Amino acid sequence: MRRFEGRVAVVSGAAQGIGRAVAERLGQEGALVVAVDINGAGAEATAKAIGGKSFGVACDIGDEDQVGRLFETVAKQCGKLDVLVNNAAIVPFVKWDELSFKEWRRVLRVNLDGLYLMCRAGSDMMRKNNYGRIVNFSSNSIFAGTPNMAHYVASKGGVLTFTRALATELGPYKITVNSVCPGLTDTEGVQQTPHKEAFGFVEMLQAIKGVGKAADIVPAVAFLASEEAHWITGQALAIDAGMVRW
Ligand code: NAD
Ligand code: 4PL
Repeated sequence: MRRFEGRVAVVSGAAQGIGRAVAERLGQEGALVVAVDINGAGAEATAKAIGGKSFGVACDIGDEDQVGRLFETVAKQCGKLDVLVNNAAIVPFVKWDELSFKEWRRVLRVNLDGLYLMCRAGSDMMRKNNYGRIVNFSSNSIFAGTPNMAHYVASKGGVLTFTRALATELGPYKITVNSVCPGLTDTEGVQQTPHKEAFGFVEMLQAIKGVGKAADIVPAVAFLASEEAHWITGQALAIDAGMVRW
């Protein structure tokens, strides 16, 4: 399939994990991908793997000035924006008794403030063309109340509900806004935390058995980012082998 021929896509958190896999798929299907990450070298490596006119940008999504500069670059180099995948986030593991306000703010700053900044600037570009697809990363932990990440669960609940509100605000411009709720997925990020010990427990709860990988999340994201998903907006889709059903 070549669903993104002629499309410009910004993918955040594209240096590794699910974001990299999404960026590569959009690129394979013809998109000019702007791979965004606080890890600039990683973002550039992803863009290089995609090839063509795709490029990487170092950007902390929690910083208003950096996000402003990012979309100035997109406007100048690409002239438009069709697809925005807000995948970048901090995936923490912090016991409740050890959770501090500083850590709470660190996670909310990126996972929720960063999402707002990216959606604000990205949708302002999309509105000019009356076309856009925004896919935001929530998590199925918001349904499970997953332990050792209360602040993350709070941030991801905000992602889902902000997505609903934004769908209303951007509907008049024919921009769709949806969220995805992956289950535990084997990524570089997860491998660096004790969450990596939870795969057995999570698999027990899944309707379909197996360990979730980045490639398992990609197809649903690509569909929501595609032109033909135009009649779907404000929705949240769990991609977790049936761990939660709601
Ligand atoms: P990961 O930790 O492997 O990769 C995240 C990427 O985001 C990294 O490249 C990192 O540098 C980047 N990033 C972090 N902070 C940033 C910032 N301030 N600005 C720009 N980039 C930043 O993550 P992953 O496991 O691939 O998860 C991707 C998304 O999926 C996240 O939104 C996560 O919450 C969500 N998710 C993951 C899982 C899972 O189990 N892996 C489950 C549900 C939801
Ligand atoms: C079920 O989003 O959804 C662990 C770590 N377990 O980040 C998540 C589950 C994790 C999740 C998540």
